[in-house]
Parts: sequence; C-alpha cells; structure tokens
Amino acid sequence: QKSVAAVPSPADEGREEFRRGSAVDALTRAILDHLYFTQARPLTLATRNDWYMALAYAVRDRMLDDWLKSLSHLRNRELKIVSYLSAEFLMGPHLGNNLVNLGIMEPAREALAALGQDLDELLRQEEEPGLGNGGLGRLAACYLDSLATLRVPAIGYGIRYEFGIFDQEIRDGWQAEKTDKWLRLGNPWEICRPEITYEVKVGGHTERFTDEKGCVRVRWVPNKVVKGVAYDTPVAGYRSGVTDLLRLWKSEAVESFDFQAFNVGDYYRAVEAKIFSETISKVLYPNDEPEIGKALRLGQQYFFVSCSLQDMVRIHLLRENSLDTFAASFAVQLNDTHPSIAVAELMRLLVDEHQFEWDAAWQITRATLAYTNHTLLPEALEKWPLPLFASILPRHLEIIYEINRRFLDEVRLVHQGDDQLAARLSIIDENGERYVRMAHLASVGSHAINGVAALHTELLKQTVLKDFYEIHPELFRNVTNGVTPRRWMVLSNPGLTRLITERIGDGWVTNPDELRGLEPFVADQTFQSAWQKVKRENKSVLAGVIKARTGIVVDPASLFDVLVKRIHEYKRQHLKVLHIITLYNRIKHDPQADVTPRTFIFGGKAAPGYFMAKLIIKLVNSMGEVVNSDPDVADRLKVVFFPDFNVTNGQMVYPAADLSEQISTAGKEASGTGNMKFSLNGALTIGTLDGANVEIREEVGAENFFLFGLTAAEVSDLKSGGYDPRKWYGEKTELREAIDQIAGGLFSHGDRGLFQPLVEHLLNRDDYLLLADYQAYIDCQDRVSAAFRDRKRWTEMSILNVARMGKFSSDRAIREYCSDIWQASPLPQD
Ligand code: 8GP
Repeated sequence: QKSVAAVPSPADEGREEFRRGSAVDALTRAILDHLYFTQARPLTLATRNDWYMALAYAVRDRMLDDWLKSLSHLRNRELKIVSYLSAEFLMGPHLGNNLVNLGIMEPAREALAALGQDLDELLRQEEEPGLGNGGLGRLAACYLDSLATLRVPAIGYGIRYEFGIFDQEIRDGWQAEKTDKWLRLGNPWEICRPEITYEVKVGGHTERFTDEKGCVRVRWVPNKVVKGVAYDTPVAGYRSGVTDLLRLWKSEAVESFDFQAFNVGDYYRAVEAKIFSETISKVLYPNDEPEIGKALRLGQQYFFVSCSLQDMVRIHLLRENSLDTFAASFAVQLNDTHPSIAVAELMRLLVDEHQFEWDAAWQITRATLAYTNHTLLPEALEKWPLPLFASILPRHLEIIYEINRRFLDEVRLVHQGDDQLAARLSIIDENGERYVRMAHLASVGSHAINGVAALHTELLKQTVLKDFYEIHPELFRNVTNGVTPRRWMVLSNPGLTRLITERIGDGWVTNPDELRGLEPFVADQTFQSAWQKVKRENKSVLAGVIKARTGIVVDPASLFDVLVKRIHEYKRQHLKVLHIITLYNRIKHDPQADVTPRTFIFGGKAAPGYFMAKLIIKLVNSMGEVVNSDPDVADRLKVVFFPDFNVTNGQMVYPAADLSEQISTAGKEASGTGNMKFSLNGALTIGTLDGANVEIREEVGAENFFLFGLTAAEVSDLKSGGYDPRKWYGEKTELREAIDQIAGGLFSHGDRGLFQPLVEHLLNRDDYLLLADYQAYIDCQDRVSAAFRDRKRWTEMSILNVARMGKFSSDRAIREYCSDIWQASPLPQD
C-alpha cells in the first residue's frame, strides 16, 4: 500500500499546473488525460466525440475553482442569492462560450492543433441543450451569463428535459419534427447530485387535524409522490472569477413507493409509478404560447417549483435557524407565469410544513417573489381549468382560494361596491367554465411586476394588468430585455470582435457603452473597408452552410435580408412573403426592372399543433421554389428556408445579416431579443414600432433605422373602428396580384386549395393587419434597396448601429433587476 505521503498534495506545483493551468501544455496534458481516464480511449481509436468530451472535461475542470468558491458563498448569510425560476433555459452550446468566458480559446486551439485536432470541428460536435422554445428561454440564458459576469450569486432553477425542443427538418416544403436526443452522447457539462433530491406530492386530498399545540392544521395526502434529482451545470462569468449555478431537476420514482407495491406483489403498479414519475421531466412542450389544459404541463411546473423552493429552504436553513428571514436570503424571479405556482407552494411550505401563521407567511412570500410578464396576447395568458387543477394540486387550490378571499376583501374595502372590479381582479375566472388565472396569482403574490420593454410595460398597464396597475401602480416596473455580448458577439462574430477591439480595446465586452468609441471612425475609409470585409466573410461562411444544407446557391454580394424567429402569425412571416412576391412580379412585368439583388433567409420553428404557422413554412418554401428557379429572375432574388433555427445556427446567421426583419404587428411583440442580436452585429433594422424596436430606434437614431407601419394605438383604433381587409385588397394592385397568385395556385402547382386557409384568413379577418401595413412595408423596403446601393452610407449606418447598442447588453438589464427588484449586490472582489 502507498503511504499517504506519496499522494501529491494540492500544493504540489507541477500537478496543480496540469490540473488547473491554462497554458497550452497544461491543456494538452489535461485533454490527453481525459481521453484516457474519462473516455477510456487510446489515441488510435478516439472518435471526434471522444475528443470533444475530453476537451469539454478539461475545460470544465478549469471552472471548478471559481465554482466551488461561489458555491461556498451560498452559505454566507450576508449575501442575497438571486433565484431565477424558469421552465426554459435555452443555453446554447457550452464549449465555445466557456472558452470565451475563461479566456482560453487560443490556448485550447493550440493545444488541440498539437494533437492533430481542429477546435472548430470539435465545437461543431456539441449538441446544444435546446431546453427552451425561443425568446423567453434564451433570455434566461443571457441573464445567467450576466449574473455570473457581474459577480451576483445566483441559481437558475428549471427542468432537465430528456428531450428538448424538436429538431426541424423540411420535407417537401413542410416542417417535420424529430425528437431531440441531446443526451445521447453524454453531457460533460452537468454533474448529477444524487444526494440533492426532494419529494414532490401529486393529487389526492387534504385532511384537517389538530396539532399538539391545539391548532387546526392541514395535511395533504397525495396519491402519488415523485422525486426530483438535481443536475448542476456551472455558468462561468466572463473573466469575473464567479461561476454561478444552473440547477435542473430530473424526475424519478421514489424508491419507497416502488417497494411498497413490489412487496404486495403488484409488480405492474410499481412499474407504472416509475413510468409516471419519469414522464414529468421527459419532454419540453414545444409551444411558444401555452396550450390550455395539459395536466402534464401543470405537473411539470409544480414539480420544478416545489423542488426549487425546497432547495432554497434547505440552503437558507444552512445559514439561519429560522425561515423568518427567507426573503433576505433569496430574491426569486418568476420567468413568466410558468413558475407562478410558487406563490401557493411557498405559502404551503411555510404554513403547513413550517407552522407559520398565515400573515407572516404571506409577508415573506410577497417579499421574496417578483414576476416578469412576457406576452400581451390574451390567448397566451396561462389559465388552468379548476377541476384539473384540483385533481393535481388540491392543497394549492385551497391556499389560492384563501389568498384570493383576502385579496378581494382588501379590494372591496377600498372600492366599495365595485363587484365588477373584484370579478376582473379575481384569481379565479368565473365567466363560464372556471379557471385559475396564473398571471393574477403571480401578480397578487409578488412585490414587483415587470414588462420586458418600455412599450410592453405601458401596454401591460393599459390592458392585461390594467386593474392591478390601478390599485397598485407602485408594483410596476419596466426592465427592457438585453442579450449577452459574450455569446452574441465575441463568440459568434470573432471577425468583428477583433476589428472593434483593435480600435477601442476590449473594455466594451463588459461595458458596451464603450462601443460609442467607434463613432469617430464612422467615415474612416480603412475602417469602413475592414468593416465590409468582415461582413462579407461572415456572409460567405453562411452561404457555404446554406449550400450544404439546402442545396441553394446564394451570392454573398447580394443583400442578406433575414427573418429568423419562431413562426407565428403575429410575427408576420407572411408579410415578408408578400414583399418577395411583389418584387418577383416587378421583375416578371419588366425583366429589366431595377431590383437590388437580395437573398431572403427565413428560419424558425412552428409549434407542431399550430396549423397556420406550418402552412406559412410551406408557403415560404413553395414560393421560394418558383422564384429560385425562374430564369427571368436570373438569380437576383433567392429565397432560403434555413432549417432547424436554434442557438447554434443563430450564431452563424446574425453576424451574416445585412437587414434585420422585425415586422410584428405593433403591440404584439413584447420585446424581441433577436432584434438586438442583429443590430449588435451590424445589421440594419426594418421594423415596426413594437417591443424593443422602439428603444433600439431611439438609441441608434431614426436615420439609421427603417421604420414603417401602424403604431400600437393606430392598430387598436383601426380594429375598434371595424377593420375590413378587403378594402386594402381592393385598393392596392400589387397586393391584390400577390394574394391572387397565392390563391390561384401559382406557388402550389395549380392547387388552389393548399393555401386557401391562409388567403381566407387574410381577406376575411387579417387579425394581424398585414393588408393595412403592406404598402408602408413595400415602400420602406424600396428605401432599403436604395440605401444598400450606397455602400458607404450603408456601412456608416451599420457602424453606428453597433456603436450605439450598449443599452441592450443583458448586463444593463441585470443591473436594473438587482437594484430595482432584487436588492441584490455583487460579491466583493477577492
Ligand atoms: C417572448 C416574447 O414573445 C418576446 O417578445 C420576448 O422578447 C421574449 O419572450 C423575452 O422576454 N415570449 C416567449 O418566448 C414566450 O412566451 N414563451 C412561452 C412558451 C414559453
């Protein structure tokens, strides 16, 4: 046996260097070690995935010092922990981001080169964790990056879905969904914590009993119990010395439960219980707006909220011996209403499990929780049918009734006799079938409510949360969204990053207001050419990928006109289609027509059950086929549907765009964050006064932004005056021609039925006012075309967009949350 003395101590310098060092030779050694000891592979048999895994482990090792230090801070009672509760975290691939944030991209590249490996190839090997649908999930990921970068102790809590958002394929122009098996080849970034588990009850009934002190209490007797197991992923800040924690819960069967059934010989019941338990974290719901009444979804929400709150209670009790001060330990942010059951669950934990008086528990709950709203679409506001809710969460329903009773009593006291007001504010919707309104639950249980862009917050106050705003205006805040410049610039656009840094240094990465330092170079010839060169290279790279994935050849010299985001009628991808058809017709009518060559790039997934969205994808592809193959067009217009738009693909697309399409009906898009990523990468925006477009335009200057369309107020006036889309159809020749062609089968091999639902909808309802905005859009696009021909002017505008985007860093947004909502501070520098 070896003596203890023979084991090298952590102070053994050489060993430390190889274990943690970032020098090239240390990384080389570490990669080889992991290939051998972790992957158990000799060099001769190592696959690309083996190399990827070995590198990933070597990188993860280098995050551990900061991570363990940060985890130890969780015990420091002086530090408030931000707890970001979100059903979605759309993190994107980890490897590249971690290399950027640790500052070891180049050493890693060199180390691999010495081993005969190409870093870029290994970066492509990672399957991204697609644990989110779109904007809301991606925002959560940007916020974690900023929290760690700003040294704020934080935990992101969510669900470890076994299957994330589906992979999209295009077959015969239609979207086909494929299961996302992201865990197939292993996930080197997560660490399972089999000892951090909580039990979560489901269903059953409640009972009243008298405790030893003579108080009447409630006991929840569930008919099922499942277990949540913690899976931890480190989130490194950008060279900040802090690594925060993403803790995702996987559902499993509770052993004791299995055994009981097993003992009485009921093997099948035991297996069923196991299957039920494992189903909860099985799959992400692929809707970007909720669907009413899916029991499993409510189960998922409760599951992760309960595990997370129990975890916070445990952490708090490591710091203090009473839960009285819980709100000083945790600031809990509810990312939309998906985690809003937290209001009732925290009450239940305090009152039922920790014997708190109601009032004290309520005070703690409200002081702890805050709610972010991400949508105004009335159909997207979550509500649960009462019977369903009662069957899954009987105790919570009782608690909600009590919260509601007390809340409405207060309302009635102030607004005596206004029963209408009370009915409108009630957490329970009593008009017809009864529902629990989750946005009301979240609003009543929170000390702050925020929208995600200035316009959105104003509209929130005037529409969906109007009554809440009138009784409690002091609860409302705006925090305009932001995106992290680390992933969306440094990682995805190294060319532009280098160019900017050569001119103004690298301070902008954490302080993007410094990008203003580019303004003096706007007219500088050399700088302009270098700027154009970077864009051109990014476009060439994208053109290569487009060729490989779709077979379509596009010209990097053409204007790259890009519309990527989830497919939804309110986002108006079909308005873009009408524009393309219009240009096509102009060429057909006059083959010599002066049309600026453009490549139209679409991307985005449709919810699998959203028929109209899927039909829009089909329309884009069908129309594209006709345009792309028409010799009269002679390659002046190219239409591409880039399949499977996700974070990985976004990182290629945003840097290659000339024009960013942000064309939602005003008042519908809460904020948008793609709009920020484009502009940060030097694309100019064509957009409506919607969401954060309003603020982007304010920042970059109206002269550097292509504005068109009705305002939110005009939209609502037009609608209340009785909107008739046929009037526009009748008046606008080019519009009529385009619609008639779609209806007449020009893009469907003569089949007039295929796009009929879309055409009918446009002509008879047109909820999103495409027809009303059509002409303004076309005219504005003509201005875009003209502007693009003046390369010098276009480049100036592009530079100014980047220079003035500082506001839209997620660091700014997180600072606002910290000071206005969470009262959380950064860790002191060590
Ligand atoms: C989105 C909003 O639509 C978008 O405007 C905003 O920028 C983003 O949230 C972040 O604030 N909303 C969603 O993604 C959403 O509601 N998703 C639900 C299905 C989860």
